[in-house]
This record gives sequence, C-alpha cells and structure tokens, in this order.
Amino acid sequence: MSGRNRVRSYLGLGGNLGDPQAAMIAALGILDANDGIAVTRVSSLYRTPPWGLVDQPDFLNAVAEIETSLDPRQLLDACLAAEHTLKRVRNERWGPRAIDLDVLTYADNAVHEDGLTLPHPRIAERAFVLVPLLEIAPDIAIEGHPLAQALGNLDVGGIERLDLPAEWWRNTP
Ligand code: A4P
Ligand code: MG
Repeated sequence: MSGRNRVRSYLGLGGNLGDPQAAMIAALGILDANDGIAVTRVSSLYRTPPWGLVDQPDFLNAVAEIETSLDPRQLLDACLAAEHTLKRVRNERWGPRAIDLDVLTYADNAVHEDGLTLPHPRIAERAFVLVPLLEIAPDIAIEGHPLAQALGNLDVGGIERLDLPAEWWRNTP
C-alpha cells in the first residue's frame, strides 16, 4: 500500500457459529491481502454474552486496527466480500452468524449514506465492541466524546478475555 492517503480505521469482528476464531483469522488474512488494507493491530479475543437476540450461543468478539488507502465505501465492500467468502448465512437480524465485520470508525469521518453509517451507530451501546476497542485504542473519541466514558454505563458482566498468544490472529501458513 502506498504511504499516501493512509487512513486509520477500526473494524469490529464477531461470530457465534461454527469456529468463529478460525473465521476471524481467515477474514483478517483476506483483508490484509487486499492491496489497500494493512492490519496493524488486533485486540484480544473475548467471549461475550449475546446482545440483542439473547437466545443464541455466546459470541467471540475482537477489534482490529487497520490502515487503509480505500475510501469508506470500498472498505465496507471489502468487509462484505470477506464475509461472503467465508459464507456467512444472512438471516435474522442480530441472529447467529459465523463472521460479522463492522466498520466502526474511519479516521474522524462522519458518513450517512444508504447502507453505510460512520462511525458505526451502536458502538457506545455495546460492551462487546467497546471492551476490545478500548483495549487497543484507550483514548479514542467519537465526535469529541471519549468512548472510555461510555463503558461506565454498560454491563460488562460475562465478558471474558481469552488467554491466547498476542498474535493469535496471524494466519499460519
Ligand atoms: N452498514 C451500515 N453501516 C455499516 C458499518 N459502519 N459497518 C450496513 C458495517 N455495515 C454497515 O449489516 C447490514 C448492513 O449494514 C450491511 O450490509 C451494511 O450495508 P449486517 O451485519 O448484515 O446486519 P446485522 O448484523 O444483522 O445488523 P446490525 O445492526 O449490523 O447488527 P450487528 O451490529 O452486526 O450485530 N452480541 C455479541 N455479544 N456479539 C456480537 O458480535 N452481534 C450482533 C449483530 C448481535 N449481537 C451480538 C453481536
Ligand atoms: Mg453488522
């Protein structure tokens, strides 16, 4: 990726069907192989109670920091293509899935377009996003509001950090 126009962005990863850890490793490998994306850091992996539709298995969640030369729409499309490659079955809203990739932030950009909202509108409501995000970006703010403050309003009960090697997400050849 060229050094010009590199933008820092954070991606949320989640899944609760099949082997979500393997699906996340594969998804990060697909994204990092994109000429316009470099995965620079990934949080620990967390086991999290289901949010929204609660009668489903626990999720695994993580957050990745990337640098990208793609524009926001191209980045979303790359995430959707990676999900598709990993054969995510799209059915119920908030229902079970093998891999879900959300674009959380794209520098400080605010985007309100058909099919793309940035920053992701529900970051501050979701401990399963905030806990891994604050692990790798403790000072991150949205529209001037530090996200660390939002965590105080959320229930983090049941969220468990998995004891894995720091580079758990690297694709082994
Ligand atoms: N879309 C718009 N903005 C964005 C963005 N910033 N990033 C559009 C990603 N997508 C964005 O997404 C539907 C459409 O949203 C996309 O095609 C894109 O055009 P989706 O992922 O198919 O929809 P969804 O997942 O069914 O709904 P939603 O509201 O995105 O749900 P989430 O946020 O994905 O939540 N509990 C735990 N513990 N952990 C989880 O990971 N995940 C969900 C799903 C529910 N409960 C969970 C977890
Ligand atoms: Mg989603």
